[in-house]
Amino acid sequence: MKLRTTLLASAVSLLPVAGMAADMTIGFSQIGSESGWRAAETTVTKQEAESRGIDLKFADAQQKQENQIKALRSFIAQGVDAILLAPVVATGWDQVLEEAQDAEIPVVLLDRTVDAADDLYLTAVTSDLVHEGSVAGQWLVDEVAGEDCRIVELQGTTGSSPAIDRKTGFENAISGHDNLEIVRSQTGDFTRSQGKVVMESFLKAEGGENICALYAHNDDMAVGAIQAIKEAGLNPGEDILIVAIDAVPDAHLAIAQGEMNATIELTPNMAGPALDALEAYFADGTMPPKWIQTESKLYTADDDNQAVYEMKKDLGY
Ligand code: GZL
Repeated sequence: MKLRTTLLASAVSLLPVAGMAADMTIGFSQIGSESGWRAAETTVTKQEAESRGIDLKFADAQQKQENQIKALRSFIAQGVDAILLAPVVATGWDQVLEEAQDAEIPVVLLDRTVDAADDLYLTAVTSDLVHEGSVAGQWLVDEVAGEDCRIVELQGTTGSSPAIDRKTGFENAISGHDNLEIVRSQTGDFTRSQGKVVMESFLKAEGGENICALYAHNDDMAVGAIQAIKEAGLNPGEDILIVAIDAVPDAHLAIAQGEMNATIELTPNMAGPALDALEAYFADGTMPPKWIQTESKLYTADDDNQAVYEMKKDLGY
């Protein structure tokens, strides 16, 4: 049911009419299923839509921007009422977002941001990605307590806002601490398999005994790296400290087992706040803030990670 048809028919105003959630149709352009966190976000988004009686059109882009742009154009052609977009990279969205704007279809960004004028989207529901990197960096500063530490970094998808911002935050936190140095940094594309492959190359290039810590932009790359560290005959979490982001169940398990040291939680429920904002917008034209920030929480070995693992393991990761 195309909301705007109802509105145009009324010819009264473009303000949405109340109680539209029940027959809203929303297109969701998801990046892919590159990580456990991404799988959980997809699961939760479908649950949130179903609980609201929303007809969710789901498109998996397999981490390709051109597939996301095709999906958005398809949603526009279908006349959906709104679009959820998790943008794989930050640039290249202006044209298709203008097409959605011209079609009067509001777009809400999930978990990543875009380099585009903010009138091209209704709001962005994300964590503070720079802060996440800073928390990871500060944890390492405190953990090494002045000792020299040569760091290797597994970056997220090149050109994505989390890869850019988590790197910035981490570097901000370790700047001014000359005992900490990033000696290798390369993308692992947020996947376990690439995290393992790139960590193997770091170990070969640097020698495991010369690496003090790994900073991975997400837990999945860290879990892949843990396998590589073990295969090199080293003890992850001890010989090489490991800090990452997402707080997926397997990260909590690794911390509980002493094979990882810290992770920063990213909620997979970006859709709840997004759909709340859309419902308010359609009900009475309420304009949400341009950024709806989700919380970040540091987990270390001081936390009961086994209990958190048990709580999270059936949530769709
Ligand atoms: C960050 C999100 C990232 C996750 C990864 O907001 O976009 O994408 O940290 C996922 O697990 O691939």
